[in-house]
This record gives sequence, structure tokens and C-alpha cells, in this order.
Amino acid sequence: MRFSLYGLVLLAGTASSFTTTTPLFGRKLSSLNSASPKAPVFDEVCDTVGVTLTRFMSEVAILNPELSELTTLFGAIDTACKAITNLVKRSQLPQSETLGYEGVVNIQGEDQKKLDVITNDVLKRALRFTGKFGVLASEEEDAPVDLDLADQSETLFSDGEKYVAVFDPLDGSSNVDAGCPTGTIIGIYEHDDSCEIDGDCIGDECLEQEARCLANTLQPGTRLVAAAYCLYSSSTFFTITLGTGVYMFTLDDQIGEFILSKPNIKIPEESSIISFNEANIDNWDAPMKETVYKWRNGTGKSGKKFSSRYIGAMVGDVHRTLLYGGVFGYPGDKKNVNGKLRLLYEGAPMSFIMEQAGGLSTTGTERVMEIVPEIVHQRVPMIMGSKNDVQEVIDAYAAAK
Ligand code: AHM
Ligand code: MG
Repeated sequence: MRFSLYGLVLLAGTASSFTTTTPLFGRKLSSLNSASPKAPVFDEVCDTVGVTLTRFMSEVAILNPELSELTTLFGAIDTACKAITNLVKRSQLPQSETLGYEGVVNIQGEDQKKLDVITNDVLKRALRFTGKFGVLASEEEDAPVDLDLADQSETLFSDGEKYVAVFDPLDGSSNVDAGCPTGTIIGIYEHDDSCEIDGDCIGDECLEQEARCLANTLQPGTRLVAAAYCLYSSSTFFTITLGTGVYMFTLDDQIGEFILSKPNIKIPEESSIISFNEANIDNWDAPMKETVYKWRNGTGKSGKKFSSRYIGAMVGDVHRTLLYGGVFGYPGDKKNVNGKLRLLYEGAPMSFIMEQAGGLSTTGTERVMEIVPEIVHQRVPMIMGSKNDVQEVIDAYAAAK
């Protein structure tokens, strides 16, 4: 069995003697997530015991005391992902009665599946009880939810509630009835300190102050403190970034723990896999369409002939892209100029993970991480993946200008 480098440092002395190639972390809302926290280093995944997500988060907290509350928070997310794993697994049994539609259309005009509603509730409850969140925004909620008001309290952010969560509880839920991969996407922001409700406010004044606080969810990806996804597939995977690399854990059903299986993942710089809903190709922008035509017939920059892999569930497609390389995207088209995916709880968190793994994420003309959302359910055209391949798309858009 090997000890982690961090473990060895602890044996030798204090955590402060730990050196890292990443810069020191100073967490202020005004700082962007390019200022990275220190990452625990596990030189090799321990063969016999394994590094659990809980231990990983504890080591992050020791190295970065200002992030210690994330331990509680990811403890709750860890539990929620395990609960959702079981819900998704058991949904195939006739007696579970959790497949099919809820009979309600969400604010985006989409039919909600029963499991969309159930998993939203699981996550909401898990996050609420941490006491660390003031506001959350979800694909399945019409507007940001103020967790305190839901608890009949008076303020939006009480002491200790410093985070804002955005999530898609069951992304790709159209796959769920067939037992194909689905996922949960989560982004964590700090709340803006300027958000305070004046205790003496009255009427519209209060409503305005409240609206300003709920707008806390409308932050660009560059302000994410953490992003993670859970993939429900042959195994359940939990992948996280805190701004210093990407760490992938696999759920060991026998002990009920997420075990670090791939530390510090780096996406291959180029590849030959495309992952798009290619049925829409005729309606895409010319630069996107032409690049994909070239990739298909082997006349792109790398000269490789690309092949297609498309699950139709973003978490699964991005997960494979991280591991094998390639390009995943949902570009804008003539009908939906901003594509289908949502910026706040799909685009930004997945882009943070992709960039931290050494990949790129663009709309074709803009870095997805830098876009400031104007509304909660804003859509964004998105092309992400291997650096050289995505750069080819960016170059094609630039040349077409
Ligand atoms: P959802 O959040 O309603 O499940 O929709 C998002 C999903 C993504 O996971 C996936 O990439 C995309 O929709 C697939 O869309 P399409 O069926 O048009 O290919
Ligand atoms: Mg989704």
C-alpha cells in the first residue's frame, strides 16, 4: 500500500510544509476561479484501502481551511448521489412506479419525468439541511429557491450560509426509461456579500432586495467555487473540480463509498470522436457545419477521419469525452439559436470541469465560462472537449467573421 504524498508530509511534520505547484488560494468573491486552491496529492491510488471522497474533502479542508465548509456540503451531495443511484437503479422494477411522466410541464416547456421531480427533491433536501446554502437554482424549479424562506425564516442568507447551488438533478432524463446513462450536474458559487435584506424594508422595497439576492445565482462560470457531476451508468461516478484539476471517484457498492479512481484527469489534446446530435447539422452555423463535415471525411486539421459516439445525455457524453478525448457539443441552430443546453447548471459547471482537465469549452465565439447569465434558464451553444479539436472550431468561427 502506498501513502499519499500528503500523508507522508503529515508524518514528517505539518501541513504547512507541504509544497505544491499551484498558487496559494485567496477566496474572495471578486477573485475568479483562476486562483486555485491547494490540491491534495495522491501519487497513486491506494490498491487496498482507497481514498474515499470524504477523506479527499477532509484533506482539501486541511490544506485550505477557508474551504472547510465544502466538506459538509459535499458530504450532502455524496449522500444525494447515492440516493439517486438507488432511485435510478430501482426505477426499472415494475413496483417502483417511478418511470414515465409526472404530468407537469416545467417553465421551459418540457414534460417533467417523475424522476426529474423526485431527484430534484432529494437534492434540495440534502442541500438545505447542510445549513450552508441560502439560494439554489435548479432545472426543475421555475425560479431560484430561497431555502430560508422555505423554512419560514426571515432572511435570505443567515449566518453560516455562504453558498449558492445550481443544479440539474437528472440530466438526460429522456434516457431513464430505457435504463441508459443519466447524470446530476452541480455548481457551487459563493453568495455575493452585497446581498443583504434590510430588516425595516416594506412592500416593494423588500421584494426588490429579495430579487437582488436571488440574482446571486446569476454568476458566470469563472466564479464557480466547485463543480461536480454524478454519472449513473455501469458504475456511479462522481467527478469534481475545486479549481485545481479534476478528480474522479467510483462508487464501491460493497462499502457504499466513492473511491478515488482517477486523480487529476487530463483530456487527450486531440482525438477523433464527435459527439453531437448530427440530425441537426443542416441547421447549424456554417463554421460548425463545415468543421464537422471535414472531420467526418478526414480533411480536418489532424487529417484523421472522425467517428461518432452520442448517448444523448450530456453527463455521459462529457464523461467519455474527458476519458477518450473528442468533441461534445450542442451548437445553436436556425430554430434554436442558443442550442438546447442551459448555461447556469449545465454549461458552466461542465465547462469548469472540462477546462480543469485541460480541454476547452466555447460557443464558437466566446468562452462559455465567461458568459454572465441574464436569466436562470438561459441556453447556450456549446462545443467542448480536446484542446486542438475545439480550437479548430474556434478558428473556423474566427475565419468566417
Ligand atoms: P435535459 O436536461 O432536459 O435532460 O436535456 C439535456 C439533454 C442533454 O443531456 C443532452 O446532451 C441533450 O439534452 C440531448 O438532446 P437531444 O435529444 O436533442 O439530442
Ligand atoms: Mg439537463
